[in-house]
Amino acid sequence: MSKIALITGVTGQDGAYLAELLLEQGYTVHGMRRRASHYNEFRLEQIRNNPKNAGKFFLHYGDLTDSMSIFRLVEAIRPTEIYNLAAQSHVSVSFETPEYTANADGVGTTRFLEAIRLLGLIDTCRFYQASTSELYGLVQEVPQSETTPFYPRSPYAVAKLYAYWITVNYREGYNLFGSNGILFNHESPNRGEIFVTRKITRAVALIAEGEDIILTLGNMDSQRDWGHARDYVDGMHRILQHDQADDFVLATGETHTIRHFVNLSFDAAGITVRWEGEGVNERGYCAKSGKLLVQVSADLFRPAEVELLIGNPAKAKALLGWEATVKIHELASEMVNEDRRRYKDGTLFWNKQSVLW
Ligand code: NDP
Ligand code: GDR
Repeated sequence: MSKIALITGVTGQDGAYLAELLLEQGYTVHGMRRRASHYNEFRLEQIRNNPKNAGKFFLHYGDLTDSMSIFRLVEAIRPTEIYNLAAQSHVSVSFETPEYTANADGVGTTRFLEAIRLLGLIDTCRFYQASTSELYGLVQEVPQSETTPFYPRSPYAVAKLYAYWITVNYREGYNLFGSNGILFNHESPNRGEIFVTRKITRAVALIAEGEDIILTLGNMDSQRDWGHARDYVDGMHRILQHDQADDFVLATGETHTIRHFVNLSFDAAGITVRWEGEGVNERGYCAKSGKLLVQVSADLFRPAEVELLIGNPAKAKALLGWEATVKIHELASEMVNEDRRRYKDGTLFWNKQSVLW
């Protein structure tokens, strides 16, 4: 049977990498996009420019908060696999838009599950839910695995908790093939500009290219388990090819502070940082010139923080043969180099205000 995928969030970091992977594997790929006031499909350019994808890749308008658009798409496309990657995915922003985040990230998942059920596709359509390590929140146990209790710490994580359980519920209640990927942080040169890694690598690239800016961050003591998005979309695909629906952690098994990622990123540009002070008074200076490179702003701290994430990917390794392949210093280096390349060829979007986000 020919494989037909529907990817929500196709214009985002993971959606674009996943679309590319599935097209390489011979799938027909349909992506759900939403209308924006400015062009938001730049991550899909490579796919569109590849003549091999002609007649294989389609985009449709739809929205997680619009049930009718979801039913219309699922009915028309009759996908064999749905990857639900769309979300209001920024943790800080979720504190400012909690109701919308619950609607999109939580109830949005139910809309897809109900569409599969009511349209009679339970036997032909598998469903992947983009669950997250943010579910673990306040540390209960380390490393975190599929059996670690959840304790969400943001409106985003609470909405994703609902989505996690509603997927399990449809699996148990209706025998729907619904799986959760509990993915730890994964990054790439295509990461959104206001997530911390990309904010850092973009600022480092600008500083290395001679721009007069200061990298301004919030909490640099929190620790994250960072991998490369390309590995993680491969994991999503493996999760849906497994012989039974199940939930899997995808992680590297290593954790590092935000400060460490800052150091690695400056290292990649040949700049050594000398740190002074603590808390909001902490500053990073260029060890050679003494110039101020990094400062802390209390405004960028979150109302509730997730201090420590480190995942145990043993189940995914044993059952799916999946492993993260990219080390953190390789990730930082790839991101800095790509941001520098974009700066030089004029494709890096930035202005002085945008580096403060
Ligand atoms: P991005 O923020 O890069 O992409 C999110 C996508 O969702 C974009 O395509 C966005 O569209 C779309 N979207 C947002 N709101 C809606 C809506 N109301 N209706 C339709 N589409 C919408 O996220 P990532 O690619 O990094 O992450 C993919 C998924 O995985 C998300 O669900 C995220 O929460 C989850 N996740 C991510 C992790 C990570 O480290 N990256 C880790 C664990 C889970 P637009 O382009 O128009 O904004
Ligand atoms: P996270 O990613 O919240 O883990 O969610 P983010 O990169 O936003 O934050 C990581 C950590 O860095 C600290 N931090 C800052 N964060 C941002 N964005 N900007 C700053 O200036 C800054 N300074 C310090 C944060 O406090 C936090 O501790 C990501 C998203 O992709 C989610 O969708 C996904 O579910 C999780 O990863 C796993």
